[in-house]
Amino acid sequence: MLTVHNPVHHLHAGRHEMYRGRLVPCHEVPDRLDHVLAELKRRPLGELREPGEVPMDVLRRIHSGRYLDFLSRAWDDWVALDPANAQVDALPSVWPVRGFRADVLPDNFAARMGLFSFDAGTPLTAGTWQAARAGAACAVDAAQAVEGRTQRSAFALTRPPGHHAGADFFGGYCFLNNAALAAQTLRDGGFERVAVLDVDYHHGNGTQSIFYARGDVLTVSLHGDPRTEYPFYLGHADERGSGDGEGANLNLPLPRGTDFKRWRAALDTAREALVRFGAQALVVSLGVDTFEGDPISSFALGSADYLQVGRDIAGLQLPTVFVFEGGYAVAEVGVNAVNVLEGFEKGAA
Ligand code: SP5
Ligand code: ZN
Repeated sequence: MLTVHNPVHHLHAGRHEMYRGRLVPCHEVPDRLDHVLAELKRRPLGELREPGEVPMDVLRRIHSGRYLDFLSRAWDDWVALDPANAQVDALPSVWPVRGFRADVLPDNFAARMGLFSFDAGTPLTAGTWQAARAGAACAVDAAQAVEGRTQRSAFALTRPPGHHAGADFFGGYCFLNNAALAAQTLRDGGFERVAVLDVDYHHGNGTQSIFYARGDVLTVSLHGDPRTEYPFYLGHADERGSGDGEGANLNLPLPRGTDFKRWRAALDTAREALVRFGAQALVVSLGVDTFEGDPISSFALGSADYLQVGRDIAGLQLPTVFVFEGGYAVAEVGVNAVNVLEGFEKGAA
């Protein structure tokens, strides 16, 4: 399996996220990716390379021009407010909820941050745009390799993650939706029906919202029940898609404490939906924050279970692009993610 990894991911290094009224150290740290890369070097699965540049036009297939303009300039705007801001991460603190205007782009920087975000846990830092854009390039590159049939599967190893980012908002540690960009690349390359399977602990609200009204991309997510788990306001079982996308979204919310037996039964349901949809290619949002030792999540998958997850996904026998998402037990994140990929390779052989 080809791996395309982000060589500038460390340029995105948040210091703090807001939690219960305090700024606490970020969970989404550069070390995470370094551990996965180190594990891939210990257990090589194929070629490892860096991506080229991704054209802005490709990003515009998924994200709004207004959002991309904001994101690409946000750090400079933040420092222009006060040179001392260069030492501080930018976090939003005000949001337009129901009844507020989203059509007028505010002049005020804090107001723009709120317009384009949904939480205060996602710091924007000096290198966020550079890192996120290179990450998007990894996803597009990996998808192109699979779409051009030079690879049966590929892994986009990048951070910041992507599945919480929507067409015009950041949040949940995510800025550009790498999985959505991979899915769109597969569509543009000629696969008529593409599926995104999101196995991260958290509901992939960004990916769902991007494809919600589209019938050509099925989105399926297994996740902690949003009644108790982040991102709270999306991810319920009754969200089935709209318009042309009616029936092309499936949410499988699971309770806190879910173990592998129960989780795997939900994965079976997800796989059946993919088969019924007639998916020709697959993007997997690969978060391993379902791990029993994850510091911010509450499922109970063990490291060895991830080998079986990979085998189960391989059973679909589809061209597959894996995109790295969450997983915050830093010491184990490499073993867990590479276990999925190794299980997939062995299952596909
Ligand atoms: C990609 C991804 O997995 N994003 C997850 C975003 C979760 N953000 C909110 C998590 C709240 C964590 N609370 C910190 C607990 C400190 N003990
Ligand atoms: Zn997650």
